[in-house]
Amino acid sequence: MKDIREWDTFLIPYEQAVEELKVKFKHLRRGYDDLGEYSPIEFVVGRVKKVSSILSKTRRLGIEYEEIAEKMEDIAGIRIMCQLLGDIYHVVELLRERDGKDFTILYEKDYIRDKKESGYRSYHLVISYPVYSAVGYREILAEIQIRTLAMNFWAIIEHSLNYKYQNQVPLSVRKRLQSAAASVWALDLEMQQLKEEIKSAQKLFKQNAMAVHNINAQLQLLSAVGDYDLAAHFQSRLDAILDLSSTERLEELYEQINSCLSGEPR
Ligand code: 0O2
Ligand code: 0O2
Repeated sequence: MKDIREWDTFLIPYEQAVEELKVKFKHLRRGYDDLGEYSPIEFVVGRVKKVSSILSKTRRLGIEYEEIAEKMEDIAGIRIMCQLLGDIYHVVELLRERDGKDFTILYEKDYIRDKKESGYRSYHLVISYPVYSAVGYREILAEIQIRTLAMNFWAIIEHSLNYKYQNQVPLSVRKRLQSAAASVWALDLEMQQLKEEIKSAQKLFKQNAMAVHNINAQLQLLSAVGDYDLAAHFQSRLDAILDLSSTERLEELYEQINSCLSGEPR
């Protein structure tokens, strides 16, 4: 049996892979934010499976210790949450673009179209990921799960009930979970219908936030060059526009401050 130090060493590349993959997907999201665009990724979490869970899975699946790295696919696990159903397939496309460059996709399981008997829905990809860590070069297996916020809510609750009942969930509870899963699915379909409304509302919010950020930078510049009265004047105009959240008026104000900063007549 591996002792705890052997486990620590064994898990080093997995820990590193989870951190690297989280950074990559979080930055993808940040890129959409920076462009003021709707992001198909809402948030990303990741974990390395606990040694106790690895051991119970080896017993359940009859995996020998020396086969763990080769056969256990979810020691490194990444979960990507999306707002809308369609975003899941967009993220899958983004991952496929990286296939053969950043990592190799070994297989995909679409539990969105083919839900599990429990009611579980998510899109899974198992990848082989190259890691250069303190223990040298390894190609490790990692599982990426992609799901909506609603599917995540259901899966977390269902998982904790399985834990409580030690995977022997009573039939009546299982039935209620299946019915809750059907409601989650109906919600996801309904939200997908509202896709354009949701996307344009969020895009407007991001654009306005960016415009306010740019105007604040200009006001700081005016104060820095000693034009305090002008800065105060534009600040009060900004406060008035903020109540209206009007993109056009924010852009107009930005242009006016720009003219002042570049010394053009107002
Ligand atoms: P931001 O700016 O909030 O998006 P870390 O290594 O610290 O970056 P870690 O340890 O994996 O990340 O943290 P955790 O607790 O697993 O959560 C990871 C990220 O998911 C955090 O964002 C949380 O804010 C975000 N998160 C968790 N649950 C939800 C949720 O229900 N909704 C939303 N929108 N986000 C959630 P960061 O990394 O702090 O960055
Ligand atoms: P964790 O860390 O507790 O999430 P197996 O791994 O043998 O159970 P298989 O076919 O190898 O099954 O893998 P599968 O079913 O494609 O994916 C396994 C992972 O998907 C699980 O990991 C869960 O995270 C998630 N999952 C699959 N089915 C369900 C389900 O009915 N309910 C919930 N809540 N999650 C599910 P683990 O092993 O449970 O690890």
